Amino acid sequence: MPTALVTGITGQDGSYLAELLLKQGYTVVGMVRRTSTINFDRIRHIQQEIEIVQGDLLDQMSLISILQDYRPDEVYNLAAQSFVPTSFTQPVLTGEFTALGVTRLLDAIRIVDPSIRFYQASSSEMFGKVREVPQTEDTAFFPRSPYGVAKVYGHWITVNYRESYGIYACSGILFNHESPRRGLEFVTHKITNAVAKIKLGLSNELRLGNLDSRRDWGYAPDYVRAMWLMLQQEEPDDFVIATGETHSVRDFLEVAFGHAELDWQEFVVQDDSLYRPAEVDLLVGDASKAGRKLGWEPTVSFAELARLMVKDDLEYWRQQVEQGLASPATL
Ligand code: NDP
Ligand code: GDR
Repeated sequence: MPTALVTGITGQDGSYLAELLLKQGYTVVGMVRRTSTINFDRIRHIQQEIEIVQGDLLDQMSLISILQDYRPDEVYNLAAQSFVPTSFTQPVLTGEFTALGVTRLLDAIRIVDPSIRFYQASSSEMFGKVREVPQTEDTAFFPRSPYGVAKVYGHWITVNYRESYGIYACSGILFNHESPRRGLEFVTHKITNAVAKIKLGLSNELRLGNLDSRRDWGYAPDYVRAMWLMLQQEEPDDFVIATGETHSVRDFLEVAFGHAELDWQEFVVQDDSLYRPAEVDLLVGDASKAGRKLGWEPTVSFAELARLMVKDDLEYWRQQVEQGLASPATL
């Protein structure tokens, strides 16, 4: 049975990818960084089936040791400082994790076993101030945040190690993908969580920044399938993964509040402090290459994505109320 190492296994994508790999019969090794409090909420249900190992993208020796100890066939590098606003306030740290971390891992592979297959979690944020619409694998990059800049570095170092050392290394240029496991600070989950709380009388306001920006939003479990497919081909390559549809934050509000029969305009407050120093206004991807070569297609629509996230948040907050852990009185 093949062995896969997943960095960032405690994150949204890491948890879905681990589930998929277990179903495929892999031995799954998840790399986690040391924390004072354990942060396994997203992987608790599979914790007994995976091996957890401590390591950090900031620490080269930890990466080398993990590869030597577990000898993976595939490495999925999902770990990163992934929140765009934090990249403006912690640009150096973002560069260390999200950019140089990729080199540390690739170099560890080169030293320990260059036959290991490598997936890099690249991002549509690399397109930033977009040079063409829709964006493809050939669209020029123009990142608009320290995060986007770091991801461009990660992308090119992946291509470089493929070309220099013949490593089977792929860069997946994934557009935004969401789920009930999405971090609460990202706009979709921030909205659906607020919808649920407002519906149950636990909140009456949602503060947001720019409502005009447009994103190509898909469903995370579909996107981790594309990661795995990329590492099963004859030749390594780079792929855009997207739905091909773009919607504004305002559209997401409309649909998410609509699912709970609420009017978003009664609750949303625009907050200037949540605007970014530089914004990415419009993203929409063309995933036809992935369709052709990987047989990949998205399965969940925009409206369905919003619906399933609202439903999950309503269930969560209903339980909190039933257990006496939240009440309208705390509003
Ligand atoms: P999350 O923010 O949910 O997860 C990030 C993971 O990285 C967490 O497990 C985190 O660990 C880990 N991590 C952060 N820093 C380090 C470090 N120094 N060493 C080891 N682990 C670290 O991200 P997603 O799951 O949403 O995204 C996965 C990857 O895909 C990221 O690289 C992201 O930038 C990229 N991406 C995501 C897209 C999306 O729409 N979700 C789109 C395109 C790219 P901890 O739990 O300890 O914080
Ligand atoms: P993004 O996702 O920056 O695209 O990066 P996010 O959900 O944070 O923002 C999307 C858009 O919504 C606007 N926005 C707000 N965003 C947040 N987080 N909070 C708000 O209150 C708010 N109000 C408006 C933003 O300005 C932006 O235009 C995500 C991350 O997962 C990256 O790691 C990944 O690489 C990209 O998606 C593809």
